[in-house]
Amino acid sequence: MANTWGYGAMTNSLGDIQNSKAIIIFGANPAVNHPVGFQHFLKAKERNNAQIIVIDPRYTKTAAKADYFAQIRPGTDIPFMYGMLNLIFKNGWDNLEFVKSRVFGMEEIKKEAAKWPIEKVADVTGVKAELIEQITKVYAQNTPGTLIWAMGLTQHTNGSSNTRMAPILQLALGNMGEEGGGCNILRGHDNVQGATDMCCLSHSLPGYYGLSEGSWKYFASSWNVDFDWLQGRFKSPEWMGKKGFTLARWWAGVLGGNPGEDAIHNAGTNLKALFVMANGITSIAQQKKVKEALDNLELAVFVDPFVNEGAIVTDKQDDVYILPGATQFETSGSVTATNRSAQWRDKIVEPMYESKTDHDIMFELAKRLGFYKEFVAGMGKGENFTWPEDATDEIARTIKTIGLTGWTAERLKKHQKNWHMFDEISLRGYGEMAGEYYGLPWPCWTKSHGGSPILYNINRSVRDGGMGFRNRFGLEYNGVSQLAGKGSAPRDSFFKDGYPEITKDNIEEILGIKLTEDEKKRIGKNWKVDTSDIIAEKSIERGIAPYGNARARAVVWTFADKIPVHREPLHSPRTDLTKKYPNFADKKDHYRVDTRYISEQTEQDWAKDFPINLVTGRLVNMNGAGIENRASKYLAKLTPEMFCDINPELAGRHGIRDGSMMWIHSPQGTKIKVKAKYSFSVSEDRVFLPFHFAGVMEGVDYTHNFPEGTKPFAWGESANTVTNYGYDIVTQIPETKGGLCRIERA
Ligand SMILES: Nc1nc2c(c(=O)[nH]1)N[C@H]1C(S)=C(S)[C@@H](COP(=O)(O)OP(=O)(O)OC[C@H]3O[C@@H](n4cnc5c(=O)[nH]c(N)nc54)[C@H](O)[C@@H]3O)O[C@H]1N2
Ligand SMILES: Nc1nc2c(c(=O)[nH]1)N[C@H]1C(S)=C(S)[C@@H](COP(=O)(O)OP(=O)(O)OC[C@H]3O[C@@H](n4cnc5c(=O)[nH]c(N)nc54)[C@H](O)[C@@H]3O)O[C@H]1N2
Ligand SMILES: [Mo]
Repeated sequence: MANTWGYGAMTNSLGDIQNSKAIIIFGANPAVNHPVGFQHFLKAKERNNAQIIVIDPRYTKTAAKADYFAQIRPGTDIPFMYGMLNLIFKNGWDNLEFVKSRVFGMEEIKKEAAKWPIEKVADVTGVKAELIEQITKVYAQNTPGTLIWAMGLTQHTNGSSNTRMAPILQLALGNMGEEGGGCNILRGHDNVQGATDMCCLSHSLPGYYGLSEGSWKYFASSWNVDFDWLQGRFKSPEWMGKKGFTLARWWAGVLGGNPGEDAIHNAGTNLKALFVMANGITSIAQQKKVKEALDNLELAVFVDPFVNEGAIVTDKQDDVYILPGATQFETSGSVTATNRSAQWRDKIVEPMYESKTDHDIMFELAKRLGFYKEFVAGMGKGENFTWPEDATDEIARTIKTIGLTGWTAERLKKHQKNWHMFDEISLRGYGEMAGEYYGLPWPCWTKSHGGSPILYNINRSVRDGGMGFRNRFGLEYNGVSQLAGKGSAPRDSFFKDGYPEITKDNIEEILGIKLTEDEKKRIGKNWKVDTSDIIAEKSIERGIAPYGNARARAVVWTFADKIPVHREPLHSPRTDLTKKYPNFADKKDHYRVDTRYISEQTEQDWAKDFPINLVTGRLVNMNGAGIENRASKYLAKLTPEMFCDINPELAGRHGIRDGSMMWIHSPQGTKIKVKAKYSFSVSEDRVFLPFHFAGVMEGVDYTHNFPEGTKPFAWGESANTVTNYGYDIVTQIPETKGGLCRIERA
């Protein structure tokens, strides 16, 4: 399993934030979670007097550096942004020119925004009307402005709508494709962008190719294996096109079908074995279910440099294996940063003791399972490959969708050797590195392309990283063209207006060229499967982006909500509003699990028994499930035990003293016992829990299960024992930032 929680990639880069005149941050706390990157925010403030605006249910360390702070109620960012848009349209602050030529469907957004006058927004979000007005004015009038988001927007049942709403706000203001603008999504783990791009996901092939037969055939040929052999690995051919379980709900695959559990659709069988590579397990919502699933597995394997606490909280005694994984200091290769730049890394030391690198463990596994030859065939050298260079070059040969063609091992190594030769703001190379951007941010269309540091920037030539929006959804919808308007092609483009994605059939017409007979023979069907690179190379010669030049869609006609609309969290403190803004209809077979939305929301008046909002998140000294840091004496000392941030007024009403123990109960019938920590960072209607602790569940200590000498320096209840039921309608990210709870003195 891989970590693939993030949703979206940065359109610009951290350095580029120094060009911003305004920075609006929705649901991110970079002062704590991206402290190195946060320097660029502070430099923007110094250089441009950039206005920093923070929208968060808590007064965070980032908020402490902000010019404006709105303490929003969890799960109400869509009303907040519609409120902003309402004012933007009313005052004529929108960028009409940009919208006219580069956006589809903004009229629908305008209509919805009209339904959100500021007083109503204030009521729903809990933010004062005057403050929303101030923030909107400052943000709209200080362009370019960049919009930042992270987990505060994504971890909701309608998180995917949140992540559509934010770019729409930027499109309305013409803040996309600009230096100092864009949507800059602060990604999570080291190389999580790379893991996503390689699609350690259950619904797509590497490079976001879909699960269609065409894609599978493209990969069969890229991997040098028979399509039939690949298909034979599935129970039956139809399963080749189906999404798998997600990290969030693998446990439902084990428990599915039991009384009270959601039904599963997994070819008539439950999951029996779990192989974990680099996930903490206790970071998953609904920990009690996770534990129950662990207990019911036939086999559990954890590959980890630390003792994975999944192995600790289970009562399962046999067939639980902890394999010592090497760390990233003990291996080499390319990783991808939050801004789509690649970076080559060298090995610092050989894997220590009996540990092995992740890839060596996978090779060994493939050997034992009998498909090693096929597993390594894609590198094209049989079993005589050079790791990791040949794997990197295989990726460059194969992944066209996001433009990784230029990411050869040789080029990436050269960037690493010369990283002092690049500008930190523009990423532009000097001297020997002139014409290239640091890390060749994708799309890096060809072996000589220099990368694209700012997506959708038409002020630059395609050769220099420019491009319009991708033409992905046809030429027209309901008679309206999906291509960009007149004169909106990237600089130096042969074709001045919008144009479709380039294919074998249209290349001669759009580029105004004639292919030779030999080229016609070698060229692929379209730019996504053209391993000859003829489409990309010829396009760039003519200043054309191979993926076309289209409009950004504000309306997504294939989604449950065509435009983002507000939906109250499944467990909302405002029962009055759940009637007005109900959640989605229940969804069958959502990544193989039936998932409840409206039926859970309406099952009872949750707010009556669970009146307090539950917000979870991060601490600066801890990471993820926390074992890496709690195993460090010095980091553990900063937060030696699990705690709950609680407003003294709220605590006082329950007779809970600062430093005393309290129970937190969830609507799922679970509970945790934690230490109360008085804090004014949370208001009286909500509490905050860090999710970095584990080892104790509902008051029961499991730390005796640690093998001798491996017990960490800190342990405690996991916040995820009380995070509520609720999963995003598209991605299935758990609603760990929008649940309810009830508190009690312990
Ligand atoms: N020190 C440290 N750094 C880390 C990590 C770590 O564990 N520790 N983890 C890494 C990973 S994997 C990730 S994904 C990133 C995550 O980085 P962030 O997203 O910054 O992390 P969080 O603290 O989970 O959440 C951010 C903020 O969202 C707010 N929030 C909650 N609900 C809402 C809401 O409904 N609306 C709005 N507007 N805000 C809301 C929370 O109060 C919180 O302050 O950090 C990375 N960096
Ligand atoms: N309540 C709540 N829950 C959350 C979140 C939240 O905000 N609130 N955030 C969610 C998010 S965004 C994320 S990303 C997850 C993060 O949670 P996890 O994915 O569990 O994060 P980590 O603790 O970083 O887990 C990584 C594991 O991999 C191990 N590891 C480190 N390096 C290597 C390596 O090179 N190889 C191998 N094999 N193992 C290695 C570590 O020791 C650790 O056990 O938590 C999610 N859970
Ligand atoms: Mo994450």
